[in-house]
Amino acid sequence: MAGSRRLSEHQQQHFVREGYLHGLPAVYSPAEVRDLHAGLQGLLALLKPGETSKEIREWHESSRFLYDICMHPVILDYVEDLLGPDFYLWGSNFFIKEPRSLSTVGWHQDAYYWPLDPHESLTIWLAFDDSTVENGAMTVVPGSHRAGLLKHIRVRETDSVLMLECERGQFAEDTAVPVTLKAGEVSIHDDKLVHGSPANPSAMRRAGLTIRYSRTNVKCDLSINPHFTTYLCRGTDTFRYNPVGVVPTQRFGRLERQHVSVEEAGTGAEKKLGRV
Ligand SMILES: O=C(O)CCC(=O)C(=O)O
Repeated sequence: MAGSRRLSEHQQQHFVREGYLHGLPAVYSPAEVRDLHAGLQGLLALLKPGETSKEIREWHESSRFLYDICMHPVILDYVEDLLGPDFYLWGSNFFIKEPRSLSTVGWHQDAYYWPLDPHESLTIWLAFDDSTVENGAMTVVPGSHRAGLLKHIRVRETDSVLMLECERGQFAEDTAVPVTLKAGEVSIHDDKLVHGSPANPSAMRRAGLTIRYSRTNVKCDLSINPHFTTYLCRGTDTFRYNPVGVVPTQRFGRLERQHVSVEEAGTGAEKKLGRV
């Protein structure tokens, strides 16, 4: 496509049609993946007793190690080819499944979780480990993003790390495909794509970092997530809808501010956003 930085026209069209992309050249070499692993250990060392890797959320605001990953020029080229010239970074969190872990990720659309409008965001999923069918790779329902936002229900008795799940019957679960990756590779998914992942019965860890980017015209409802913070990645932000963050200087640092998703904000937030 004219002016595209890294993705072919075919790849961009696949993303628009199917809502996801993988099979891209690795962003990090095997030697660099070893540095990623060491960095992950540096972050895990900051967790307090009783906390899990789920707590490492938006720590790109406090850890230069993560901030630099989120601003990797190759990753930003991919995002620019799909979101256009003006976009910001606002989210990052790990999905780590230890060996023989029962925990799953229930079917959901990211856009349902985020108090953002319009829905013009995407996720980069960076594999820290090989992500295979055996160790619970993410699974996506191709084309499901085109149906718009689907009804989600709150589930309590579940192995899923998420509580809001797409109500069954609204999407073609039987067409789901696994998104397998080698460590150092990324996949990309649209914020309305239905996706989830099964448990990890294998002996191999499956760690991935999700990084969230939005077009600059996307506005956060700060009454739901008052800590929403943006970092302009490319282009200009003529809208200035959202707070702007300070680039972290320490390599590893905790973020003590608690970000709030629609899941955590409760049904009041779902009502306010017109989702129930
Ligand atoms: O890593 C996974 O298994 C799921 C990731 C996910 O749900 C997300 O990117 O929102």
